[in-house]
Amino acid sequence: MREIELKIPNLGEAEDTEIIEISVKKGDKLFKNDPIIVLESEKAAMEVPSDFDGKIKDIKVKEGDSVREGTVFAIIEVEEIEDPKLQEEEFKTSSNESSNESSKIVDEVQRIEKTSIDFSGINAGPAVRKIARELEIDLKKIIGSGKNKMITKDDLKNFIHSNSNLQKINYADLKSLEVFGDYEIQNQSKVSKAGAKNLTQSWQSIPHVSHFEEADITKIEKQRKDLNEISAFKITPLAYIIKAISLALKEFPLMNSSLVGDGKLMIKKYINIGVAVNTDQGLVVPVIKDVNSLKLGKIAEAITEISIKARDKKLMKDDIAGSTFTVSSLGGIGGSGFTPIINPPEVGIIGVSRAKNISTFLDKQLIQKTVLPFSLSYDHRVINGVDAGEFMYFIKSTIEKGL
Ligand code: CAO
Repeated sequence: MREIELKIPNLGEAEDTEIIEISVKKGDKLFKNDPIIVLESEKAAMEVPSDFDGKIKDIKVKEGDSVREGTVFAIIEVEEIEDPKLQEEEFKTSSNESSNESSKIVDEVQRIEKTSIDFSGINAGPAVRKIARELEIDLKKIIGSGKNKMITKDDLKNFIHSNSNLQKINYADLKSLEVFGDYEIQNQSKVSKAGAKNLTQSWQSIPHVSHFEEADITKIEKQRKDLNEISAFKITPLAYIIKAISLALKEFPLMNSSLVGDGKLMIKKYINIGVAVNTDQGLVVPVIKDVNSLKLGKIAEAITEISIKARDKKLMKDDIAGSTFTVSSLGGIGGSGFTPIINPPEVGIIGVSRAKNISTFLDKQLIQKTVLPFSLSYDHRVINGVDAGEFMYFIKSTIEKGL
């Protein structure tokens, strides 16, 4: 094995440059042209690639260091070449290649800077800029996660990945908005970011239709109050609606399905209901498993347990997996109806709104009753309007009969 010092190449006009990223660590194996460090001058950022296949023996610099042409930034271990002539030749080639490579870098950066898409003010390395230019990606739409908000390859990959699944990501144009006044950029939590991605994908790829219904809960409200006197867990209207949904899913198996291929439906024989829970980190959807086997009290207990776990960030992978249908309740907050977004690969979701007391006539008598509004959003590729109407009517009448 031979050890070679890697030096900062000729950087064109740039004199002092700062190391803004070290892309490798001691012991990493790398191939020729793999990036080792990223430098930033006043004009641009540039990657310095390896001229050899080998293993990083040592790194002589750290992020934030200022370097000049010739500074040794790393030591690489490469395979020994037996034939001295070849060795000499290889050295010549590599040093030529090295300066060729540096001038290539400078040329590339300059070419990139000259072309038409305006990347001014963007903090990104040449590789990222090159890909962005080739794919016509507006880097201004990406908020970098690197040092000084530098757009890393991963940021670009994530952006491309999200775009490949979606027709279009609609981000506001930061540049055109910032002229209107002071602002701050906040980072969404990982949970919110993941949720946003799933919701966008669902909304863009599933033809949603919403269906609205109301159930008279006067009878169950009385029962609920009585039960709450003795129950260890608070029983909310949500427990009733989850129970009624589980019975309806058994009756209407299409609602408990997933579209798994062209014209292929997977009808699930188990009923697991996901419950949207609002937490500090964003919306999470823990799952109540095998709901049909649970009595009302057990469902209330499960709702309490999963919401506590969700808010205490104690949910495990298994707690949020395997739902066959989802319920999102804003009943404790308010609203008379909303259109929830389907949680793929499911085909339906029910949104529960706030119950209200109304006055109405029954046999010419003015009476008071409590009605609970709820809505279903369904995947119209799988469910048609009649299926939805019957499913919702089943839930309504189940609740009205009392559970
Ligand atoms: N109508 C009237 N009152 C209702 C109601 C309804 N539909 N649903 C709940 N309530 C009442 C409850 O009875 C409770 O009353 P008390 O405080 O007097 O006991 C109060 O509202 C609060 O209920 P809750 O929210 O604690 O319990 P829940 O079982 O209704 O809901 C949970 C639990 C975890 C689903 C809920 O707390 C939550 O996080 N909801 C947010 C869901 C969400 O954000 N969805 C997103 C919508 S689209 O993005």
